[in-house]
Amino acid sequence: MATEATVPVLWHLKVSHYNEKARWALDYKAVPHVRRAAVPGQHRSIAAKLTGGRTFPVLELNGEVIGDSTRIIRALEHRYPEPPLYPADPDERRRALELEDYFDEELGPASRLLFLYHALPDTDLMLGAFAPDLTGVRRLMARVTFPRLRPRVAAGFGVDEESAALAFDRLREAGDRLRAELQPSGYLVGDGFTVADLTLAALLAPLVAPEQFPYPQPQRGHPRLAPVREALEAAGLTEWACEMYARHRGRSAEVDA
Ligand SMILES: N[C@@H](CCC(=O)N[C@@H](CS)C(=O)NCC(=O)O)C(=O)O
Repeated sequence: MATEATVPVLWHLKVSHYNEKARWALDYKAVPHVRRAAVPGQHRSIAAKLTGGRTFPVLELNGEVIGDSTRIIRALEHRYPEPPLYPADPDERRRALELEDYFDEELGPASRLLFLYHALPDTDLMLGAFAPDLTGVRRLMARVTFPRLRPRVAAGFGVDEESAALAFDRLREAGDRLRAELQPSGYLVGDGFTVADLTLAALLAPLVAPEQFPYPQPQRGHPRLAPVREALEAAGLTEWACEMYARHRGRSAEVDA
């Protein structure tokens, strides 16, 4: 188990799949760490103060402040090499990193868009997924105000029928890529679980909603997501992603602040 003079701090969004990449890497490597969750939207100003950027996750590690899930995993791999997420073989390592980049760029935005396209019309589904800690009066207030926020979220993420159709295409392509790259081992690169598998499974998590995802996913089995579940099945992604979660999304290494 890793030990650390200063406990790493992960600034994250519970709902988010890029944030899930960083959480999964920390948990996989059993790195004790503190998590600080923000409400989506409010996280941008925190990110700006921490990194000058606008996105979460952000990891504070040994006095360094790292924004971007890919850079976070790279830093963790360097600081906590065991168990590895990067293959030892240089060619395999290059392929794993290429796949991480491909899924980050092509699938990540598409799966977020598909989630929003289907969930946005349902206030309770949106609040349950994006603000799971909101209860009582604050939750009631959010239910009242969310309908006014809805068009701004849709516009901000470019959610419409055309973008949803393109995102379905990206999902199919991710399935094609999985089939093309899948090794006899059942993993994307070489004989074992790597950053490529972690990335694809984490970026599918908002749509697949695997049991082991560490936070509430009210979309699991929700009728509004039925078209997405059909597309995932048709693309051959559901079973593989659930298998990666079942095998490798183990115990949380989060510690109290
Ligand atoms: N490439 C970044 C993407 C992170 C990302 O897009 N995070 C979203 C949450 S899922 C975010 O913070 N978005 C805020 C914004 O774009 O303003 C990574 O891998 O960390």
